[in-house]
Amino acid sequence: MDGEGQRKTINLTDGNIDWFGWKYVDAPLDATWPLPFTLEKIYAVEIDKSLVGNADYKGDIYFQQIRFVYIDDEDLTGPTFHHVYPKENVMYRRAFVLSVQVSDDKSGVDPTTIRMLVNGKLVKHAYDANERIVSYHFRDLDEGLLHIMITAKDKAGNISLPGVDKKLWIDLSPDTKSPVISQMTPTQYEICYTTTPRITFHAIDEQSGIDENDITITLNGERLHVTYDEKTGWGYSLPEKKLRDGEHVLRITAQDRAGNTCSPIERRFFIREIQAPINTENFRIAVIPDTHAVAYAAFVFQHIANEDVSFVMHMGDMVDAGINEEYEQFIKATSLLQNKRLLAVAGNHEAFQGNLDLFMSHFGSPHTI
Ligand SMILES: [Ca+2]
Ligand SMILES: [Ca+2]
Repeated sequence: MDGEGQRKTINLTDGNIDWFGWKYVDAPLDATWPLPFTLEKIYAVEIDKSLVGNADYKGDIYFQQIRFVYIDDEDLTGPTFHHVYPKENVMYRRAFVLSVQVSDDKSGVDPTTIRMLVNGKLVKHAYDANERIVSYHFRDLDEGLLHIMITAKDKAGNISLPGVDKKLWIDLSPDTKSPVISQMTPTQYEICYTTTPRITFHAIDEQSGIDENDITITLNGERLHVTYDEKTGWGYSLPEKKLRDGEHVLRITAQDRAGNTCSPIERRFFIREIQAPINTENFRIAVIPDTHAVAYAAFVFQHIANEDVSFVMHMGDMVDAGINEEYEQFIKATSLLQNKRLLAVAGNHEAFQGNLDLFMSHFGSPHTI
């Protein structure tokens, strides 16, 4: 209740709660409400009826020290942990470094209170006070589960709630699975309007990993240089010379560090070079952004049809919801461009259905230009 007897409702939580141990919970009060406040009641609302009657979901809640805070200068919450590495829950090696950043609002982390337990045993971690990073070098591990728990207190004595509670499985079994290659471009039978299309792929081998030199890409039978980032799995390659108009064959395969090789993936694609402007020193192109609805695209195309341009670029957002009907309407409207070549880039709206499948079925892969 506010000072004038008006009932006010304050939400103390954000969605479902799964708390264990004492926790300081606060919520802001509107500074314009008349003072003094009084507490009428605290109540809980069930928001998920699907768990009614499920005996696994139960708990008790206790309240202590309920109060209104008019000047918020007390430190009541413990340190928090961020960026736990490794992120994985399975590791395939005997050694690795675990690291996590710790921070605290108001009084700051008390470094002497940081405790790290591995399978219930205290271990001697390292702490970088400048970066506030707790780390530990695991060595000579055996196969099995590592249960890692880290807690810390701030200088006001509040403990981290929650601390780090991570379960990590060490798997030292032999690697028998081949790498997995996906997301390859150019896509099958794609038409590329450039003589040097970028070749892109995603290659992952969870267990032993892939060395850059063990990824083989051949273009028309000739091996290309490959650049690969093992952390993200993304890699690319470029033709070493300009490709001629017509069909080309791309093959990719990869071997992991245990010697498992995946079956080669083959892609056929076509190069159709765009006619260079007659005067290469002085020429015009049309660049269109964000037409969204087809009526706007048609309006712009009609305007461009009367212009002397060598080709037309659409910078993306030719559709709004990214549905096929919009693409078909757009393609139909391109007839207004008469014989002018249209090159299209995908914007965020082209991906509004969660992928670029429709864009690629109409325009080829999005990296064509
Ligand atoms: Ca604190
Ligand atoms: Ca493997």
